[in-house]
Amino acid sequence: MASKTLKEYKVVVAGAGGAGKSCFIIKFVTGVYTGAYDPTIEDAYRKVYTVDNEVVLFDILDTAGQEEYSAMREQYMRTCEGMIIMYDITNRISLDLIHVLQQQLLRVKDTDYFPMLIVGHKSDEHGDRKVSTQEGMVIASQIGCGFLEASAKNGVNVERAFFDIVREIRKYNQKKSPIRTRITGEHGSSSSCPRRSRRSCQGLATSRSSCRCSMRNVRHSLGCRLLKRAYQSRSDALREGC
Ligand SMILES: Nc1nc2c(ncn2[C@@H]2O[C@H](COP(=O)(O)OP(=O)(O)OP(=O)(O)O)[C@@H](O)[C@H]2O)c(=O)[nH]1
Ligand SMILES: [Mg+2]
Repeated sequence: MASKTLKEYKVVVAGAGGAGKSCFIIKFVTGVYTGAYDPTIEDAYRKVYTVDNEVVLFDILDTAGQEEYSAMREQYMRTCEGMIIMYDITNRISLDLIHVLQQQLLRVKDTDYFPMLIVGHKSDEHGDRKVSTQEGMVIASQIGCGFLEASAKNGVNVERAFFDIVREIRKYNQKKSPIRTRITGEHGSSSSCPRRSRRSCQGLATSRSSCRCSMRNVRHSLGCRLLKRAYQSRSDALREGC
């Protein structure tokens, strides 16, 4: 039976201009393939869907592939929970942006892993293919994320891509939650990751000056130091230190 809780997932679709991001999102949200090309600056879409028995609200951001809007990337990367990085299988140049986006996302999130999915788009274009499936798979495995080829035109793997990114986000959140539980249990009051929110640190520190939540900052309150020690007990959470 489907859950009644509506969980929101903030998904960004990024990639080279003309890769088909807008057509892909519109196909998912409306079921219609428009085939139109109107370069995007930024558009947002919302859709309720059931993914693995959970009713979820997709909050999808359609981004600009055009270079002149690249300054907007950092802003949307800060808030997203998962990113679909799209390239066009008929255009090798569209591959160039994959690593740029991936590296920038990790930098913005200050982590070495974040939910991502590589999508080789326009898989219907059999005769005009310039990037093999194998090559796309290798790029995704180098990054350490999932990979799909898809087509908004014939609908192949459109739904699956959005489902897969939600599954990745869930996995990522689940990996983080045991740490959160342990820390909350130890200190009693923290309700969220100390790195993500000043709130949790402020709750433990006597003043903002004694607890500045920054990896570069060495001044920590006792509460913060305890939190940091708890984090350090997991090697994969080292970067999450308060
Ligand atoms: N063959 C094929 N063409 C597609 C597909 N999806 C989109 N296109 C074409 O690709 C072109 C660009 O599509 P858009 O969705 O606007 O591309 P975009 O990635 O949003 O581009 P920007 O907004 O500039 O970043 C359009 O001319 C579409 O007709 C697809 O699944 N198959
Ligand atoms: Mg677009």
